[in-house]
Amino acid sequence: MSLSDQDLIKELQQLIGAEHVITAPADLEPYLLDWRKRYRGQAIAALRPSNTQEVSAIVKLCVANHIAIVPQGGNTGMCGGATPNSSGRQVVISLQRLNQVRAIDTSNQTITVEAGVILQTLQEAAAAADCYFPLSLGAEGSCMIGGNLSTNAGGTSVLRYGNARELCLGLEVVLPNGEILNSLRGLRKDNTGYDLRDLFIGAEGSLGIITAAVMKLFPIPVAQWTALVATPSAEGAVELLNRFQAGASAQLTGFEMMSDESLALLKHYYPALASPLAGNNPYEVLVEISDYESSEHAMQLMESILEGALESGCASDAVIASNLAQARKFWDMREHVPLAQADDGPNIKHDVSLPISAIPQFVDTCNAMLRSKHPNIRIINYGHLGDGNLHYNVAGPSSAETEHFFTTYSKEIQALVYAEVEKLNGSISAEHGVGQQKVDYIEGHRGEVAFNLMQSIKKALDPYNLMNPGKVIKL
Ligand code: FAD
Ligand code: 2HG
Ligand code: ZN
Repeated sequence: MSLSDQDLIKELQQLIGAEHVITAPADLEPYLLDWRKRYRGQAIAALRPSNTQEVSAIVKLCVANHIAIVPQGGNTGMCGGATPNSSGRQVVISLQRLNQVRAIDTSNQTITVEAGVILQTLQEAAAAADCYFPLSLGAEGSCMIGGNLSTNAGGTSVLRYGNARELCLGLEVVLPNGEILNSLRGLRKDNTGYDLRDLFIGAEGSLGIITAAVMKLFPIPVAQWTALVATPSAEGAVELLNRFQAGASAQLTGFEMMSDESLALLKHYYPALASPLAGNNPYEVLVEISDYESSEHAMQLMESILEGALESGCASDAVIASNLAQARKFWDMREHVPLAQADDGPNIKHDVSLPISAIPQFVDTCNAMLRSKHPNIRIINYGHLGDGNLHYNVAGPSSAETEHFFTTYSKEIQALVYAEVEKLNGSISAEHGVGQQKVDYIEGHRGEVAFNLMQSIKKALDPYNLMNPGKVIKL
């Protein structure tokens, strides 16, 4: 027989302390609403365990009482993955108190951290040990490494260092039956059968709760130069990328694109971040070069590649940041585009991945099709061009109309964009994940064989469907 909610809460209080079982409506509220304010759920409680054993004990108690669990990190996810459903029969497990850096091994170039360590704290801990942790994204001040791994987060340094998956060497995970899987080994090679670690990365909490991870570290580059470059078209942006790839190879550490409408939105909501380049350029690209030799070496490289690009016409204007403050401003420009979008109102998000060579065709076709149906829409197209990842976001004609436009046209516009993605062999989620936002598209996108395999894995690990049910894959 299952416990009543009251008795369950009492047992949870005994397990982790009464002050860490949050039930008061005002205190519970932040755990029930996602960052975009698109998803709101209900929960019996939000639980704040302080260590892996407490997470395991909570899971065992929940399973015994058929209570579903929603893991939550910094709650900055874009797809509603960390928000409970509306049943009121779930608990949220927040990882925020699992916030210890357990070990740094500078000789092995690894850091072992608990899941609730904030990404920026991890970057700072690495820097304090004279190392570099490259994962970087706009939400780094509040997202947590457990959330980054669970969404296989990308961000702005993927083209050089890879996404969260590629930066992870080992995990500690509480499984859906409460057992603790410990593979916290800092090994770069380990061929001992199935790779269990990779199952949990990008699983968005649907297969277990990540409680700790071993992450890779790197040497700190001695110099970095950042430039903002205007380009006449998406085709020009791709040519520019190819020139930087050919000229700078592994020294190319950032290549981010913003369309004119993205820049206009940025200027409207954050005038101090208006582009320093003259005119309304169809696209502006932020390029970063890092160097292990010298500042002069990096600058020479940047200048010579830009010279060639200006001559060829794929760049029409460029400015190289003259100091750290200006470089920071260029990055702030890029990172504030999603914040400007949030200020503006809801937008139809498409976090798409495409072969880089197909990006100009994708942009031209989608822009033309959408504008022929909705002439005044704003297409806020920006993203990680160096990874083939566009945030091809569509907003209504004005801020006042965004809510109406969003509710009326989301499905139609998403279908059109996703059809184009499929035609070009792309993916409907490059880095944000599936959550509840895209769960109904997964079967069609992955195809029958892959979808059935995913269902089998889910059923094998979580036979009672209690670990973040309804996210990523429906049973
Ligand atoms: P949450 O939002 O709390 O959770 C995300 C998912 O992971 C949920 O399904 C949740 O159940 C699950 N989860 C969380 N922690 C655990 C755990 N310990 N074990 C198991 N499951 C868990 N994303 C990018 O990839 N690239 C970007 O450039 C980027 N930029 C962003 C900029 C802004 C301004 C914002 C608001 C978001 C951005 N994001 C970006 C999205 C988001 O920050 C990332 O998805 C981030 O990795 C989520 O981490 P989190 O700790 O907030 O996770
Ligand atoms: C970014 O790259 C984030 O800025 C957010 O992934 C993208 O809001 C978005 O669509
Ligand atoms: Zn992004």
